Amino acid sequence: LWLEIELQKALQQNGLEVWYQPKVGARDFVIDGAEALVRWKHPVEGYISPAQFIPVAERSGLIEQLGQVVMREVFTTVRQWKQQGLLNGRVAINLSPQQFGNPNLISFVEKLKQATGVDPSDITFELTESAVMSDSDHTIQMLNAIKKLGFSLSIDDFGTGYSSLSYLARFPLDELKIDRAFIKDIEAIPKQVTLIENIINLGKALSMSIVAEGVETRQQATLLSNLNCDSIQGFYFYKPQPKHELDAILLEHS
Ligand code: G
Ligand code: G
Ligand code: MN
Ligand code: NA
Repeated sequence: LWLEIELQKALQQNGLEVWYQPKVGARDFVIDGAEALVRWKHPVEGYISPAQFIPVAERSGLIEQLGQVVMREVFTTVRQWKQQGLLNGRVAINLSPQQFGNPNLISFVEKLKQATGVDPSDITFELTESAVMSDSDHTIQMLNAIKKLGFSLSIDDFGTGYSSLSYLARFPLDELKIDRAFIKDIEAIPKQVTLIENIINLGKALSMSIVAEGVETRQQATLLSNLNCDSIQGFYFYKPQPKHELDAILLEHS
């Protein structure tokens, strides 16, 4: 409850930050987009991990407000980077199942798109398997509505959630992010390479772009490049960092 009350305060006092983790093309290792990740610096405790406060936000309903803060910040930043000619690729925003489950999301995003003037083709929404798992009319309607507005859709943490793959064929997904659990043991477990290779082929057969997450070594990056993965994200290339750091990185690489 302490965390919930503090998070509520942080939301009222503009205490949340949005950081960005660039990803790179798997062939040339050149930046081809970024993922937006919320950060909370508590005045006394310092940075508190999203792994800790996102579940609290989800349970308490604060995720709604948190999500709106993040989307407003990202849309504004993306518009700015685009105007400055700094952005190559898309910026991804994580959506919790609770956010995705609320039909108001569509009108919020549409209004924000108009207010900020962002080009929706510069934004991807990342959903987890648990958000799209319920293969319901609601899911398909929400996904189609987001696509109709011009945004892209990505399936995050792929392979860790539910065993059903049927949604991959039915839903209009543009990108598949291989969970970092698969990447971690890539060198130690030979069968892991076979698994990743086939996930990549599956995604590509369904016209999805493939991102590998959690890449921490050059060996992993090279292997994924050889497996024809499209993009690579991970600490080996970039850590999540504040917007002003990204401004500098993008400027340096433009
Ligand atoms: O930033 P970090 O890698 O510690 O993120 C931990 C978890 O928090 C990840 O599962 C990530 O998807 C989630 N997360 C980070 N930022 C956001 C956000 O803005 N909204 C939502 N819903 N989840 C986020
Ligand atoms: O669930 P999601 O994929 O949105 O979570 C993103 C989280 O992964 C962020 O908290 C980010 O800090 C973390 N992350 C990004 N790259 C790496 C990496 O190379 N290794 C590890 N261990 N975590 C990473
Ligand atoms: Mn993500
Ligand atoms: Na992920």
